[in-house]
Amino acid sequence: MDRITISNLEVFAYHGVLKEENALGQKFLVSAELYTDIQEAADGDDITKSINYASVCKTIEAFLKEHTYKLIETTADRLAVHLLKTYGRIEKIRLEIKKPWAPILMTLDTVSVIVERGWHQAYLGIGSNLGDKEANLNEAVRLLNEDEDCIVKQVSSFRITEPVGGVEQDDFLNGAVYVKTLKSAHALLQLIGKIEKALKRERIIHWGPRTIDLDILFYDDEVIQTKDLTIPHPEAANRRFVLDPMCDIAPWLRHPVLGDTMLQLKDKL
Ligand code: PH2
Ligand code: MG
Ligand code: MG
Repeated sequence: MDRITISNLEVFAYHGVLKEENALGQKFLVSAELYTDIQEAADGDDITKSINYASVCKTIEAFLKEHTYKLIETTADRLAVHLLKTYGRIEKIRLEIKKPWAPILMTLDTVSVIVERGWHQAYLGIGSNLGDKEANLNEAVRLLNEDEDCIVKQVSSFRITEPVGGVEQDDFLNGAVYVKTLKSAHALLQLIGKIEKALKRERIIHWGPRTIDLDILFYDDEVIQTKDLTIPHPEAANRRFVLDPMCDIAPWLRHPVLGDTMLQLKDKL
């Protein structure tokens, strides 16, 4: 992907573990690679379609002066997230913060921390078959979007579906949601758990009735197998109540293990 880079921007600030550093301050050097598609800006020779690097430099300076962290790890992590949230056109950022005069009583060129942070693309399956089903789904979407690290980009239409899995229970209302998120897959799973709890989901019968069920279907094109998380969702390709709404919002999306698109998987059912 295209990049706009900033190299060794000098900012005087007060980050450090030692209290002398917090009191006296020192110079930091900030380098950033902003991953962004510049084609539209280049075609129209139009700054409004790009990221103004002068503005980014000012934002970096203001952020580093407004906050005082002990670690350059924290400083770099928070600054990277701040830039991603401030400039919607930055897809991903590689940020290096150097401390050329780290007070360690030895001679060196610089110490530095490099972080890479970016937006991830997640697709979630949502379902409800208890209470006001539509209100439950809408409330789950609202809570997802309310999280500071998530932006809900698309919501499918909701469909009434028959319960799958043998338990005698009411029909479901199902949908799919596309979110951009700064969270790791595990952090997203935690958020989902919190939202399910907030909507009073009680885990009584396995696969039984629930006010809300949120499942991570896909996370970028990652394949994840851990004790508490399997991505892609192991049943995603077999369930009409997943593939129908997924075809609303991303029929072209390819299942990273099976290799078929959502539309192809639906046709195969
Ligand atoms: N979820 C289940 C089990 N069965 N059936 C339908 N129709 N919709 C669901 O969301 C659903 C289900 C377990 O999560
Ligand atoms: Mg489920
Ligand atoms: Mg679930």
